[in-house]
Amino acid sequence: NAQTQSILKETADQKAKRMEWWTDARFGMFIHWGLYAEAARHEWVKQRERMTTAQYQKYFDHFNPDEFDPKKWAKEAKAAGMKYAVLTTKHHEGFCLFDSKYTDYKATNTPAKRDLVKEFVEAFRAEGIKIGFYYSLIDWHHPDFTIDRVHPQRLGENATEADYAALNKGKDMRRYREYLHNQVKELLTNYGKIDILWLDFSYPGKNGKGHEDWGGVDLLKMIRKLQPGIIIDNRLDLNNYTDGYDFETPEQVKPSALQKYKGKYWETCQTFSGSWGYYRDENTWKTHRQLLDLLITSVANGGNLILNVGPTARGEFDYRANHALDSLSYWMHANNKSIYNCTYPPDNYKLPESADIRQTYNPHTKRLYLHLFAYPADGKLVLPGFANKISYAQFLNDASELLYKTEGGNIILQLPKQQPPYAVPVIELFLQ
Ligand code: FHN
Repeated sequence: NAQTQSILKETADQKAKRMEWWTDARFGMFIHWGLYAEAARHEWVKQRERMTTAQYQKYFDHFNPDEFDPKKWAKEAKAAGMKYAVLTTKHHEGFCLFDSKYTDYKATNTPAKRDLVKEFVEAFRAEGIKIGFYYSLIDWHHPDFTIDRVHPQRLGENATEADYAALNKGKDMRRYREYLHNQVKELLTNYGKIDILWLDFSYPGKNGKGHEDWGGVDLLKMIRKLQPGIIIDNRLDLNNYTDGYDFETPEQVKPSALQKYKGKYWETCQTFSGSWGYYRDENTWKTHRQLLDLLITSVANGGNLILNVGPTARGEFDYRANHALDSLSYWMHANNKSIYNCTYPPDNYKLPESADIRQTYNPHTKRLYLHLFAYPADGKLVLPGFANKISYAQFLNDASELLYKTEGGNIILQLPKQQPPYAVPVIELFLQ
């Protein structure tokens, strides 16, 4: 899997420059929206419940998002401090939110009667938010897309090779490949500058699909040509190209699993409640603190967080998503300087590993940020080995001074008894 070939022929510095806005941004919004919002029980509902395309048709017929107003979405994303947004232009179900020439299975033919992607692009761009398109490589609607054994939900655990052969009879992946290329071309041609392409996903190997099924090399060449500045995720299965992808995508992992990505370009994608599409009855919503942990720990390991919202079938963020976003806005308004343009600190400013503090660092301003996941009861915070390393200390949220003294090689910060009104307060240290 040695990376031997390249399309852009760029140096590491040139790549860093192309990626700069994205690494500085650190925080984005994922939006999973499609017909599955109506079922409101997971975006994989068609597979999970083994629905036929005919059975799934009711969602197409009833798709009528009367409250769809992407300007509202964009305002919420912006308020929460998200700098880019990635929308599912087509998810695995195959339904297109955009007006594609190559299918009838699209929003313009439903009661919605609109190109929802176009409106999304215009609204988010108007708020200064960078635009990303998610496009599913998998397609459970296209008549030529063969169904694989690795998704056993489709036919059940006990299905035989013969059952799959019967199901896939007459399908021709070459025609699907052409469709896929045509649609990616439409998306990268008809909507102006697109900043991110999020292709999802490959499952190479026996009974799976990989870059050969997608025509990955030609697809990549076309993408790079149509949108030379674009940033692409790593799910096209093109590992032998240096620019076969731009960033890694650890999905739904715990904050503690992020450390191993340090030094790479990466973005963890995470849901609020477990599923990506709107799931009415899901009761596993992450707390505000867990969301902050994901955001801060991502930056503390040099990566991005893209947090997903699954709008309802009426086209709105539901109340739990709104609540979570509001809490993030509140925190970000006061503390975003420890997120944007930040990364992990140089080794000589690293505190001993602790569950209570997460550090980020802005290499441009040379400021160090301590995120307090536990607040010291006596107000004393010891920074071992920090003598002569700092020149000033304050809370980030209100720029109120924090007094400190030097003892031995250590700095001892004196914090007020009362914790600032943030789930995770941040200390800003000016380095000498
Ligand atoms: O199967 C999908 C899933 O529905 C969702 O879109 C996530 C987002 O990263 N990706 C897939 C699984 O990797």
